[in-house]
Amino acid sequence: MFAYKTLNIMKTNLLDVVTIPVDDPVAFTFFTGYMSMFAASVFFFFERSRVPEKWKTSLLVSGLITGIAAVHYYYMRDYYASTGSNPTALRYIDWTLTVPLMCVEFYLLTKPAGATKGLMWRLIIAAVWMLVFGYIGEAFNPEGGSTSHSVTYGVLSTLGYVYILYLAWMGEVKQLAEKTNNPTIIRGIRTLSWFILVGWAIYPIGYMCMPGGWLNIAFGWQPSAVDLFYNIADAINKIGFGLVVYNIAIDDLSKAKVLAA
Ligand SMILES: *C/C=C(C)/C=C/C=C(C)/C=C/C1=C(C)CCCC1(C)C
Repeated sequence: MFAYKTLNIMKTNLLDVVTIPVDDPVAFTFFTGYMSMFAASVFFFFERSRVPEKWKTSLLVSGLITGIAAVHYYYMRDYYASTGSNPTALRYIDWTLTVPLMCVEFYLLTKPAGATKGLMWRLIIAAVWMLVFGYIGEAFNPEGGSTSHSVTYGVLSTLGYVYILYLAWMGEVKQLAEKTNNPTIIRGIRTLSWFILVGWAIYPIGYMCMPGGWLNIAFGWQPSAVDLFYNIADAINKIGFGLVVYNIAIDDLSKAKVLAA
């Protein structure tokens, strides 16, 4: 009798753990997001010992970005699995820590060419602006969904996003990258700028799937798609960003080896 009961409990637990991720694409991406962020962190932390001294901080930051995300994905995955709703607060806490760290990556890459702390803070403040208004848009969206609410805060948030795009593509970040006269850094910054332009643009698409959002109204895209887009975008951007930085460091390493030989 007792054994039977125990078995049943085990069976239920197994069913919870194994079946939800495979027949629910949102849960599935929470799970794979968690695993890939974790693996990326291990990779960046181990590779850090191999790159030239001046890139070690950059690689540490890459590992922190995916590491912080992995911890949040662990909790978001559970939150989604047990409630079926969007883990909005956890999501924005994660972003508030990781997006500024991505700004720090830009700063570290352009510092040899004279980037100031002022530039770093402008990037960070623009990022926090973008996230605060995004959070108000999502977390305080009235019951049933309000289009005017989501549009108002979506537009305010986008101003911060556009300012970051401006700095990366035309402003100081771009100018400093060119000043390094280092083709590896110029190319690396250019790739990161593409990530911001294309990879980051996935986030507003997810945002518009919330109740009352434009894509929710126009195509009936469901609120759970918010997390589908966010999860896919996070994997592309957080791991991708780290790999670009890693490539810059490794390129430098192979150049140093050629010189030594
Ligand atoms: C690792 C997490 C990253 C790179 C998160 C980036 C998030 C954004 C670029 C979010 C942007 C938003 C808008 C531009 C308008 C609508 C609200 C947001 C916050 C989804």
